[in-house]
Amino acid sequence: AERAASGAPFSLVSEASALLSNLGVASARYTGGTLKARSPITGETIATVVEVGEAEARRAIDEAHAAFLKWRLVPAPKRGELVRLLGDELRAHKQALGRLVSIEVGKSLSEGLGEVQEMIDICDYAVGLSRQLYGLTIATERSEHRMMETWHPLGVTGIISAFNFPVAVWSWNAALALVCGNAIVWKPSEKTPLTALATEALFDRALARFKQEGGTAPDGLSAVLIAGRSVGQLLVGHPKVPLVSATGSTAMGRAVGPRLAQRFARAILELGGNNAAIVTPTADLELTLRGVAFAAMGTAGQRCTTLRRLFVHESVYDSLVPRLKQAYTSVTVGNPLEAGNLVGPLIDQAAFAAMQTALGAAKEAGASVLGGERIGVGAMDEAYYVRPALVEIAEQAGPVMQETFAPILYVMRYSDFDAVLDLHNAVPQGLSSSIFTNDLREAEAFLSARGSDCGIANVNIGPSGAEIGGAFGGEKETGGGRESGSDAWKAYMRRATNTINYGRTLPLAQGVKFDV
Ligand code: UN1
Repeated sequence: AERAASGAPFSLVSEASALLSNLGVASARYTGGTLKARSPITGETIATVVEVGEAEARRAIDEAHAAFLKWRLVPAPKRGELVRLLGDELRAHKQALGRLVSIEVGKSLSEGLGEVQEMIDICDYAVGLSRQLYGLTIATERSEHRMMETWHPLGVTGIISAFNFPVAVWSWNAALALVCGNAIVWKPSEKTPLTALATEALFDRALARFKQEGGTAPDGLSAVLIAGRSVGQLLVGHPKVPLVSATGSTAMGRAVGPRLAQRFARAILELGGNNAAIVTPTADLELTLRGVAFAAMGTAGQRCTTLRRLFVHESVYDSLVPRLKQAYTSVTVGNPLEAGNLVGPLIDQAAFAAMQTALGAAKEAGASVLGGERIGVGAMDEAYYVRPALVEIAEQAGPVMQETFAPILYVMRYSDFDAVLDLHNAVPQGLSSSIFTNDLREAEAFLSARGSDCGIANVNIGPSGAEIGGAFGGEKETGGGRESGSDAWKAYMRRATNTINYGRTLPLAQGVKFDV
């Protein structure tokens, strides 16, 4: 299991720079800069990235606004063509970008490639959408009148993304914003500047091909701001940015949300999750075991949608939980670039410390903890590999109420279905949720108004790994925003209601008379 532990120290510095150059990033962007790019796989610094200052950021936002004024006039299906070409670039460079995601975030190669696939999928989706973006025609009370709604481009869309899906989250926002006629300004996580630079380079290639084909695209349509928090704040406060889509912690959302509200800008907030699954007496335990294992341990517990709370009915507890413990003991933890390893490292030391704090609090509350210890990998002192932790705990309290961005699964026993629904919803977060059952009544109750209060509710599937076709996001402290599929595009446009009089008289609504 601890295969990586036996490996000799290795370095990813030269591979990272080879991938970056393969992806078209100029080396001047990632050498000699002030921001250290790290790989959690080895813990080493793999590049030093050049950051932008506030003046440059302001200039980029002004340019994006000027670009928006032109881009909004390009017919939407033509805007879609640019996104189609971006999807082409992503297909052609899926291996290189997926590997760079793995190197920079530490997720398994299969998940790194999956992240790029998610980008390709949203591009395809957005291309189709570019021939839709439809409004309604609505019955009017006046004769010889027509009422309709029209969706127009909104303006510069600010994107703030987190380390764990460093490029897919950009693409959900960018692909929709671009077909909707908006310009985009992206502030990626400071922990993942390299994948941001690579994505920017692929976008630039798509843009160059778009122009070669005769497409018109204004300068400054897309900007990437590699910078610290102050530039993020600048984006959030800028009057020329009518929409900011921000992914990250609830604490970040609490800072960003009110500032946007104050200037009446729109927010799409995708914040913390504390996702649960309920395993009922009729559950298919084989399927449940696999569903829980991926959702709780995959990506080393560092997805917003990671399974963090598991409620198991007392009648199946002793059949499921020992097998789950077996999976926790045997899951392969190590270098995520090696195909056999399912769980890679935590992003950094702070994530490890937060995990240990949560486990300490759980132990203090009388929980029994399996796993959670650090695993050495080669001679890499700065890499934080841990065995995922399964925590059997009696009560949903203390650390169970919080999102700890690490692989900790709190397992609790239940006996009454209605009571477990209440417990399920008793946390402050509301992103994703699951029930494992073959009982139609339980499944439907879970999806009903008295069931899960989350933005995503699944049956016989874990809470993570959503497809792009559905709206993605959640309620309560998760922030309420929706990204990706369904009608999420409407948040990136402004709606105008139009009433047209094609007659020769002027009847007023509500029968009002005003004859001058
Ligand atoms: C996130 O963790 O921020 O549903 C996004 C999933 C992925 C996206 C997760 N499609 O797990």
